[in-house]
Amino acid sequence: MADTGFITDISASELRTIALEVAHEAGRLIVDARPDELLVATKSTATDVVTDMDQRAQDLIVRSLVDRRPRDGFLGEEEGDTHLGESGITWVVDPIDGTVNYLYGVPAYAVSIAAVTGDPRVEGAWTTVAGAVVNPVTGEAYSAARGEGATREDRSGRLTSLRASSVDTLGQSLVATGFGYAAARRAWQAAVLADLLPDIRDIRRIGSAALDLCRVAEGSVDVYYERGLHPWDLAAGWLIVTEAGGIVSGSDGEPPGERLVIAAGNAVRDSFVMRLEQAMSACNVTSD
Ligand code: LIP
Repeated sequence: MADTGFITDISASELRTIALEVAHEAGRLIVDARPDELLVATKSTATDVVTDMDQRAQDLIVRSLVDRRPRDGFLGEEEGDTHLGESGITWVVDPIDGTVNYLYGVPAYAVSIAAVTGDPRVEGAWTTVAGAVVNPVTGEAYSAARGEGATREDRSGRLTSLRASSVDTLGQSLVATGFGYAAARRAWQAAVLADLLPDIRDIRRIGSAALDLCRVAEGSVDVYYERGLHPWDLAAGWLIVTEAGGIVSGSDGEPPGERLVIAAGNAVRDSFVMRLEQAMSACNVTSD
């Protein structure tokens, strides 16, 4: 039974099963109950959208988790009662990661649910012990439990153990990234990308950090990096990458967080981090 640190009443694999079950439930809701007219509001900027289905999915996830584990804590992207709970486990949830894709009907969005220990509101003060990322359109369900590896289950039930890529040269690396909702941030991210692009194989912009991290874990991209992520964007994907033999970090050895998240296969990680930091220092960070 995998170690969940000081949590005694449940194993990491049982938490993984709960994360998968609840993510599939919410996935069915956002696909099957999607109204013809989505109600859309904005958050940090005019392009940072939230739909009524983001909130409905989070409310369903909270109900399902409280039913199963009433003493656990909760931190979600949308409106909701953030609390740490008494059990030592906190659920970190993004009900629809890739909301813009969901709005446009691009089949690259996911429900991301992670069970963490520590305080997910404080960078560096928490660790994921189990997590699941479900793309309800493709049916792909990625999951991991600490010390138990990472898998992808597809709609036919086929289970694949995940291994991050073994690419060892920057020039051969397929890199995924993302852009924020604020124009100044995007301008800076574009400048960093323009500096990087001549030295990598190519770029992919998928539109969901949770799915980008799962792609690093399965090796369908070699590297992913992004600035501006929240705990709910990365909590589950982080463990799925590390249990697949990849590395997730911030820059300068910091923990992954708002400033930067880098996920990569072991063999190319160091040369990519060095090249990215060169690009970031070449582009005046203060404009971000
Ligand atoms: C999205 C992230 C994506 C990022 C977007 C946005 P959301 O999360 O998954 O990587 O590029 O700007 O933050 O808003 O769809 O939950």
